Amino acid sequence: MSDSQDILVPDIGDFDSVDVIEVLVSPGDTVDVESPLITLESDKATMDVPSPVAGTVTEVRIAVGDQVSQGSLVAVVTAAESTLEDAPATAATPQAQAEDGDNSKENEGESQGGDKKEPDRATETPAKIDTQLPSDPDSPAPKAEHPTPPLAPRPPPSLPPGSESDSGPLPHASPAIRRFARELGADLAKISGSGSHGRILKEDVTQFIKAALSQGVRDGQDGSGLPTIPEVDFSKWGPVATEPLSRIKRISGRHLQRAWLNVPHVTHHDEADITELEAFRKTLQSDRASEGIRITLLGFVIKVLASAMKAFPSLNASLTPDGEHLVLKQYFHVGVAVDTENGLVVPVLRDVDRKGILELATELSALSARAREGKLKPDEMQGGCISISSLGGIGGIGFTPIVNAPEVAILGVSRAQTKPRWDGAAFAPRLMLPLDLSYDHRVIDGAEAARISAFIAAALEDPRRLLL
Ligand code: CAO
Repeated sequence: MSDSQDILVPDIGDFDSVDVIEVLVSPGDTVDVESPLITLESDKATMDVPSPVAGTVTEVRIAVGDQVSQGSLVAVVTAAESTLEDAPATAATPQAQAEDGDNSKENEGESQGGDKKEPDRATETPAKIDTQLPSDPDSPAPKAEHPTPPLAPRPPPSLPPGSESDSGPLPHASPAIRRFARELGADLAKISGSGSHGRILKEDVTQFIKAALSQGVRDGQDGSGLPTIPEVDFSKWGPVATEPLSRIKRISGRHLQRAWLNVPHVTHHDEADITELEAFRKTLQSDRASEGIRITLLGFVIKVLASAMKAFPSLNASLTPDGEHLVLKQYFHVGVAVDTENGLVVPVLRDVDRKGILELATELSALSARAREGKLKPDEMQGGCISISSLGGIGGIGFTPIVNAPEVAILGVSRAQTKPRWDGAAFAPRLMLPLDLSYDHRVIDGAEAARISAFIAAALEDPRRLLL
């Protein structure tokens, strides 16, 4: 024979109108004595309300977000007759607490209900209160009367994810253990409990974390979760020398790796016919030869880029750290990558939209000279809105520059080459400049990048467009 029992919220001390944060059972579930039914959370403590009887849940009368007090109806459980007599004693025995691996603080609430007489139909079992939140599980657990059974073999765990799995039956664990697991990022659904009725104990969680960490090391992962490059003894195959990286390389290396890993990069390749521009540059250069100004193509590229930033505001933007907003800059500062003996530095030319080609050429020469002498001040390398990396003086037909985050784009320039170009009637020799625009795809779409690139190429082909 079986009997339906109303399960009420027991005496929960001074707490009143406490939030229900978890409902751990559904109608049809089978519960054991001590199985947690719901979890309550006040501003001072969390507590499980366990079932005082074993049986089948026929009704759940509470939902997450409800507020309850002593005597509120939690659920109706149809109890097997054999469990009825045992129920109150089992629920409150100290041995049951010890087996659960819970510490004494967590079970403070139990003493209040141990002697409680079981009501006729409404059954109360003391709530399991967790007042010492995260640190509780670190306290030594009372010794269990029976030795803890060995952990069941379990599949090798992956690195612990940040939260518990959303699906599947809820794991059997006390509030303190849930909290402990949550803090360590351990998914309780992946942990086998070695306590009574499969309850997850603190040791189970620590074992899981240890196994996950050692598995990670075996798989060659570091703290970032990325596979590491295995260490190799190169001297096995011939003589080697090891020397430290320059300070600049160490700093820029970290920055580049961070940008490479964080920014979804795409590089758009294009080329600009700079035949006319180059003729103009040469004229300008010979006109100004006596002044000692060195006018290279880069001054024009900077100027064109400023126009592109005005025409396409997303090019002159940065994402907020939460990735939810764009910061649109109203100023136009351009960083230029300079190759130095010690590594890459990126001085910034400010307000390039307001400067002419000659002024930009003069400033660029001065900045790159100071960069190579190691004389740049930190603030001369800050505040850039976009960067240019020009390898044109060295060579190459194209490359994929890394966006200098939090900027959202970088323009790569390779060596101009004379190529045959179809003019509609015949092939004509034209000086073609390769352009590589790498961009943050979270901010700039591919179509927009193609338009930006076409804008830059068109402006370089016909410098009169700069006047528009
Ligand atoms: N195509 C053909 N010729 C080019 C050119 C191009 N795209 N760009 C420059 N040149 C020519 C210049 O006109 C100059 O010719 P002359 O010697 O006849 O005057 C010559 O190549 C050398 O130019 P430059 O490199 O000294 O000057 P610049 O203004 O073009 O560039 C600077 C200045 C500082 C950007 C450059 O010297 C530099 O350091 N580039 C390296 C950038 C870099 O390392 N990028 C990689 C970053 S990621 O690791």
